[in-house]
Amino acid sequence: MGVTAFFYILLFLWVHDAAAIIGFTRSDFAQDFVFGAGTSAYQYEGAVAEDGRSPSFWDTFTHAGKMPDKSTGDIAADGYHKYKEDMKLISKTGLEAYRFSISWSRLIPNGRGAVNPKGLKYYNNIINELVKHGIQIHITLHHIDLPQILEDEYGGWLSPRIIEDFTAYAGVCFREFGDRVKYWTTVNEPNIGAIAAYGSGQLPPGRCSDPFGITKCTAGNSSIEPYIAVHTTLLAHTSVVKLYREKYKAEQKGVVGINIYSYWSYPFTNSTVDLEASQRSKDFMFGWILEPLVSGDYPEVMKKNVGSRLPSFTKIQSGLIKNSFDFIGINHYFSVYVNDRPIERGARDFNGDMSVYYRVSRTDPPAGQGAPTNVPSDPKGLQLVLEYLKETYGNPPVYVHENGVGSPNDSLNDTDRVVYLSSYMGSTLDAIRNGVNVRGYFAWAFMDLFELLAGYQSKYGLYHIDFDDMRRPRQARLSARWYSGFLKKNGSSLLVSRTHEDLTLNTVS
Ligand code: IFM
Repeated sequence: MGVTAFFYILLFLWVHDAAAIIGFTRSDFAQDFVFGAGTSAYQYEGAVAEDGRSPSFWDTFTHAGKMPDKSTGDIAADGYHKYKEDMKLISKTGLEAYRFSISWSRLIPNGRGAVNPKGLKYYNNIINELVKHGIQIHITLHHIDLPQILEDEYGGWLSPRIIEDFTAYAGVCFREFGDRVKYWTTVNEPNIGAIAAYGSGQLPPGRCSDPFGITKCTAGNSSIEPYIAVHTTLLAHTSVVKLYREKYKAEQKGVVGINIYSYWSYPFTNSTVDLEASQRSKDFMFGWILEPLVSGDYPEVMKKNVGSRLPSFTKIQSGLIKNSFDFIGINHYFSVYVNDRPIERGARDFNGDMSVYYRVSRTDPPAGQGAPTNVPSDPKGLQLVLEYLKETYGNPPVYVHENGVGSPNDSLNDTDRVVYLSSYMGSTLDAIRNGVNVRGYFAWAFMDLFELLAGYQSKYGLYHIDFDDMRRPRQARLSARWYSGFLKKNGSSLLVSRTHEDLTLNTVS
């Protein structure tokens, strides 16, 4: 890397992040803070019809040709067969924690009732490998992975019947794995997930109605179903936390939380209406999930804008949901600008309920009026999200469950990702120094995976996978080597300024 490039990287870090300019090392974070990386079952495992797994709604969605590239997760990263090698790689990389999810339909193919012994063995094997290598285990129970049989039977997350089935499934996981697993997340990204699954139709079960769908949907009601799905999810989450606290916590001593998708919303201008719009967007993004968990009810601004389409909690439900979490996980990738517009029908951003326009940069057109030109990295946005959680929701323990950058670029020399990760880790450190209760940071993703909206066209991995090769070989990217050096050798975050050759000293072969 030339002197000029080095200068620009330093300039970039200086502009974006005060911690990074002086550099930081692993030891600037507390000993019990964990650094890790993650995957999720459908995106990683493949083997969708093997050893008794029944289809999840992802299989139905992808096999109906709903992905833009018509891809499926049939093989994905082949984690079902390569988990042992991968757990070793996690350890060799120096990761301290690994976040993954369980495929409900692999563990309990009928959605309820009998446990599949081969599914049970698979997850026990993974967990045992991680324990052997001293890696802290973080499990998500539902990462967009519902047994199709429950979707067919009662409409999945749209029916309160799921509460009992989800609680029973979680109970099996606690009973079978809870002796070794102490960090449980009930649901991944219920907020954005509900919008994409029931509003725009881009995620399974792919439901939407005109004019809100981005894909073609055969059924759905975009104005109502996202709110029902989140409501049921919150009740199911609460029921699982209650089960854990009453039956397992005393002995297993673990914690249960929920995960939310988060972007930071800047007002587009300093006008009062834009300031209000950016606050409204935060109430819909964070408050939709966190306000019930902290105060027992939805934010007032949601009740006002959504009206009777927003389900309500009974007094008993409200009492149960309040404080039913031990930590909050956030997934964070970028920031947006929002500006106000009057409520109008036909707007695609969240049914018009938030009545805001989104732009990723100041020069982009509003959402729905042309594609954004790029998604600029904004590490400060993560710090602002973390500080907002502290100020607004009583400083709960927080894990940055996902942070990373997707790229169509297959290159092993992913300098951009190193700059991105190090600067976002720096802004996490800044937030901690400002008193935010952050307990861990997970890069997304440990390796290239089947990606939600893009199939195999977008790579997030520290490790590269050649998806044209049936053997799915793993190869360390520069980011894997850099992260490894940062963790194993207490390397500086500024190692990015070194040459590639220097970094190969940390190569994970
Ligand atoms: O790959 C996804 C993950 O499954 C959920 N959060 C966002 C990631 C990147 O799009």
